[in-house]
Amino acid sequence: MDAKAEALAAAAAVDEARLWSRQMAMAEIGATEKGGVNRAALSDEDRRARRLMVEWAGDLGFEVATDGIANLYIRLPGRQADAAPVVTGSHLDSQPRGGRFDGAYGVVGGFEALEAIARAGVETERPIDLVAWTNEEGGRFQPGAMGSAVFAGVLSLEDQLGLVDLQGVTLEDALAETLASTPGLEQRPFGHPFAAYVEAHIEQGPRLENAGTTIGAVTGIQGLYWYTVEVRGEEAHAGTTPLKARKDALKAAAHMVHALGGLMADETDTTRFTVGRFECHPGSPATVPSRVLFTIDFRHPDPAVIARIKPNIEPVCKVNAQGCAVSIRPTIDNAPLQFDPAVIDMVEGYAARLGHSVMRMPSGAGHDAGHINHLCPTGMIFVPCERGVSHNEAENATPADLAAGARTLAACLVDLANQE
Ligand code: HGY
Ligand code: MN
Ligand code: MN
Repeated sequence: MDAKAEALAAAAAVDEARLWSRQMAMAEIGATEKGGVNRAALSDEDRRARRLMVEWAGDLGFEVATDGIANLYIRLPGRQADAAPVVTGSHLDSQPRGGRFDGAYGVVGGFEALEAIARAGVETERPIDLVAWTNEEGGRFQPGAMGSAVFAGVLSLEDQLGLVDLQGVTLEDALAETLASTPGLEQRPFGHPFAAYVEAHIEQGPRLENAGTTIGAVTGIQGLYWYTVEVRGEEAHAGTTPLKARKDALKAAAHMVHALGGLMADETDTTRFTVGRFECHPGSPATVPSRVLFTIDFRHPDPAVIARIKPNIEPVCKVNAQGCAVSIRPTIDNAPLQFDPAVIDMVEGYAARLGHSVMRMPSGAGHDAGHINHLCPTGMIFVPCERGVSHNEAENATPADLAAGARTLAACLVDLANQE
């Protein structure tokens, strides 16, 4: 068989029912009453999800490895044992009360691709690795995409260890417990070479469904910026302290958020601006709030717009501080990026050869692929999700679309793993 025929043979071995059944088994871990999942990074549920992957890998005789931030690697060997692998993957952690497919599809669908390649009897030159990146969502420990950022050298592991979740648990402790839950694994260094990386994911928006198209050949990711804003005022008695004598951190923060809304105003509705966390302390009805923490998530595809808005975020907060102290800490600073043209062409080409409708599209959501794009030729495969709903328990996708994505992925992985 030539290389293209091998790629198509591997794709043909993808089993829709097997993929769906594994997807549903994964969705049971942290399942919520409304059909979603709550699987915070480095939680018990995350550990159960990892152990399930390790169990599936063991059933098929695939080697498993990890690294210092508990990224989990599952290997389909190649003829050249020491060659840099072609890698696929995504994340197993979810948003709080998130969906069943965001992240989990890229891991479970990636596993299906590995199994299909093995069952088709296709042996590639390079190994093919599946990776489950740690803490992509950043719902428990900020920032998100942490495992891939540490792998890529964008963040240092040391700087993350002292992070604390809302219950006071440190990342260091949660990470140690997670690493201990899959003992005896080979340890890989951060930044070990990848030959190429392709991540499968649900689209998380409505474009594919609206266009009646099955596969998105993802061209890049819009710019993504996170900040944590801390506003410090002064506790005071709600009944006795005149308004003019107060330093009310909540009122100041509310003014800041309103003013930021003005800064981000956009008639074209391209700018994305979200305040997803807003904490008020001490949180008593009769005490003027002394401390507020809130997050800013700002996204845009155009570097010129980003260059106009970003430098104004801090001044807008400071101007609206109303006598309070304000400090702003950036936690994510990901410029807009383009994926590798050859990988985009390959995704588009195999999707079409496999009989799937396909279109090129950018990603509105952030992904681990964004960090890996700086290390090796990288691309992504999107499949539709119902009504574009994501970061929501109602998130849904069809078995047929998930299988189409896994077929396209299997073909790309084989092709890439046979390249020099
Ligand atoms: O927020 C994001 O874009 C990703 O889904 N974590
Ligand atoms: Mn995701
Ligand atoms: Mn997500």
